[in-house]
This record gives sequence, structure tokens and C-alpha cells, in this order.
Amino acid sequence: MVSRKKVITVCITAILLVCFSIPSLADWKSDMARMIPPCALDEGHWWVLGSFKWAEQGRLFWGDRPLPPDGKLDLNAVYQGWRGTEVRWKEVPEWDKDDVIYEITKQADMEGSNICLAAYLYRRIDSPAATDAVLYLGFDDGAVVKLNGETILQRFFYRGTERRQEAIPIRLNKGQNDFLIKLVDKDNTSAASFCFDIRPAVS
Ligand SMILES: [Ca+2]
Repeated sequence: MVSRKKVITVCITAILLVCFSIPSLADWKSDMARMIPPCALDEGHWWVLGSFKWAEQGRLFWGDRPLPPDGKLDLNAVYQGWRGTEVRWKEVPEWDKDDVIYEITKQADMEGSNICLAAYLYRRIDSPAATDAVLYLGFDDGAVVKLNGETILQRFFYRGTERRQEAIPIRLNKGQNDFLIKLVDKDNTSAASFCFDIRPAVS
């Protein structure tokens, strides 16, 4: 007859084996890339540009309005920011890890403001094949999101960022794909942040 101690030992060993054989979340993308080659996305660094005066009163925050960078995407362009000084696109390698919430207040030069400000985020993502995917986004507070020049989301909330507040079906082109996010901070009480992730569309 098998002793109770032996049964418990076998159970604990089995549980440990299962736990340690589950791949971590960080491995998920590389595993998917091996199984489905179109999922092997080549993601560039994020770039940030800002910030620009959006509105002096919170009630004027809602809804999109054009700003100078809304024309042709030009990472070498120079604009006038809300402080009256020149602003340029800056590369931000520390935002590489996806599905993580990043504050943009410092990099987008929003500190010390008490008005609504807008900043831009850009990322180039290359796909080895045309493929359907899901873009998961979180943001604070308003955002206009463009993929390859087309608006795929326009939402204005007054909220803090959480992961996966939006799930947007997208189609990635083979080769270069340009993501542009206009992120608008309603006021200076809760800063501005975003969270971005792309996963394969599984039907
Ligand atoms: Ca905010």
C-alpha cells in the first residue's frame, strides 16, 4: 500500500513540474513567433514629441482638433511647444517593453503645466507578412490613434491608464507599419500615460 507521505510527495512534485513548465508572459511573443512566423514583429523604439497647448480650460478638452504635427509625419521636423521653445521628436528606448504602463509627462515636457497639453507618440513596427492582429491600448486621458495614416481610434476620457482598456482589431501590412498616437492630458492633476501591446488575432 502506498503511504500517505509518498502520495503527498508525488502530488507536490507534479504541481512544481507543471508550474515551472508554463512559459512566462515574457516568452509568449517569442513562442508565438516560432509557431506562427507572421507574429515575429520587428518593433522599433517609441518616439515622443511634445508638448503642445491643447486648451486652457478642461471643458475644451473633448474631441480632436488639428495641431501642426498632424500633417506629414516627419521625425526631423521642429515645432514650437507650449512653453514657446522648439520641440523635436525624441527616441525613448526605455519604453520598449510592451504591455507596461509608461508615464510620458517627463519625456513629453509636460511638467509644471496647469492646462490641457497634447503630445505625440510614434513607433514603427515591421511585420514579415500582412496579418490580422489586435492592438491593446490603455491611455490617460484622450487619444487619437493612427495606423499607416488612418485613424483607428479616437476617444476622450478623463481617467487613469490601465492595461487593455481598448482592444482594436487591426491589419498589419507586410513590411513597415507606422503607429502614431496623439495623447491629450486633460489637466495636470493626474499626468499622462499609455500602455501598448499587439497580439495575433486568433479566430
Ligand atoms: Ca491626465
